[in-house]
Formats: sequence, structure tokens, C-alpha cells
Amino acid sequence: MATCTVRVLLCLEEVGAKYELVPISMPTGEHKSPAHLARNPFGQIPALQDGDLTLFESRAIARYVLHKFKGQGPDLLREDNLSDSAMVDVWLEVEAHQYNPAISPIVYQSLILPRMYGGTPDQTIIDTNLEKLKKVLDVYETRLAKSKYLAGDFFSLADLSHFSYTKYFMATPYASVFDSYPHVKAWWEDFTSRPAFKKVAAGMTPQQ
Ligand code: GS8
Repeated sequence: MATCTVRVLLCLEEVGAKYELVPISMPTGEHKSPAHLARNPFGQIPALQDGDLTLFESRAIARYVLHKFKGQGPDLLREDNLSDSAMVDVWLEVEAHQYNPAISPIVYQSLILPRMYGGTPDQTIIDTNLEKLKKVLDVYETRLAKSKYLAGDFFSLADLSHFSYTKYFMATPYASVFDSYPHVKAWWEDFTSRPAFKKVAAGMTPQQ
């Protein structure tokens, strides 16, 4: 269910790694238990345990998985090419610091809060962040008119990282916002047809 966990799952699926997904119950506060704080001192999910190594922060875990399984599956980091890899870093930062802060409150208010916690959405928060998101999407539209994917004409971790929040956003009443951005919409439709994405999406809730 958790967007940051989905980012990691997509990487594991893309490289064909074997893994076990261990659910943590957020409504019962399991993520703040001593056992989980030992995995992630901020009491958040996801955390990855691989032998003696324990990691948190989904983008760092994603990079670890792609490094560990380099040569297996598509090359989503492009580290053999300095400029490609720098562009992956740029758009990964954009996702974390521009896209995510705008889209996540909309998804939280309109989907997670009412469905998971029985709360009432705050329309002011939604509207403020829709305006922020549109400004970010203006930049994406310009970028994606020039290259097929965010970092260049190759699919990368930067694109992949947008999947979970965008997927949930498409299940909110505001999905039609994307219709005003034809290149962004085409980019979204292109990469969501990847087999790893279909598989992870099938296990995501809420679906609609
Ligand atoms: C954010 C993790 C996070 O917010 C990452 O791993 O990328 N920068 C971190 N996790 C959420 C669930 S995913 O939306 C979480 O654990 N929230 C509970 C809390 O913050 O208490």
C-alpha cells in the first residue's frame, strides 16, 4: 500500500530479485514499535534487510538494489555514462523535492485519509497543492516534449520513482489534471505498461 515501498518493489521486480515483503501495520502503529525503530529510526516504512545490512529511505534502497543486481534487468542508473547518470540524479531529485511534496498531500487528503483513517479531506490543502502540482507539470511537459523520458531517451529510476504517487493520484477526483499535459500523459501511459509495473500495481490498494 505504501508509496515508498512500491518504489523499492518496482526495482526488485525490474531486476528479478528474490525478496520477501513483510507487512507493517500503520493503523496499529507497528511502524513506531521498538522492533521497527531498530530498522528505521524515523519510524517509517520501508526498510530493507539484506543479510547484516539494514537500510531505510526508499530512494537509497532503490539505488542499492539496482547496484547490487547491476547487469540483471534494465540499466536504470546509467552509471557507465557520466552525463546520463547525472541526468538521472537531477530528475530523481526533482521527483523527491518538487513532484512528491505537491502530489503527496493531494493523494493523502483525497484518498488515504478518508479511506484508511475515516477522516474528512481538507479542500484548502488539496487546492493549494493542485496549483503547486500544475506548476511542476508545466516543467515536465516542456522536458518531455524534448525527450521521451525524464533523464533522456531512456527509461530510468527517475521515471520509475514517480509511479506510486501518480498511480494513486489517477484514482483521485483530480486525475483529469493530467489531460492538459499531453507529453506527461503519454510518458505515464508508456511506462506503466512495463510488466514489473503491472505486477506491483495489481497488489496496490486502494486500486480505485
Ligand atoms: C519517506 C518514508 C515515508 O514517508 C522514504 O522512504 O522515501 N523519505 C522516506 N513513509 C511513510 C509511508 S509511505 O508514504 C510512513 O512510514 N509514514 C508514517 C510516518 O511518517 O509516521
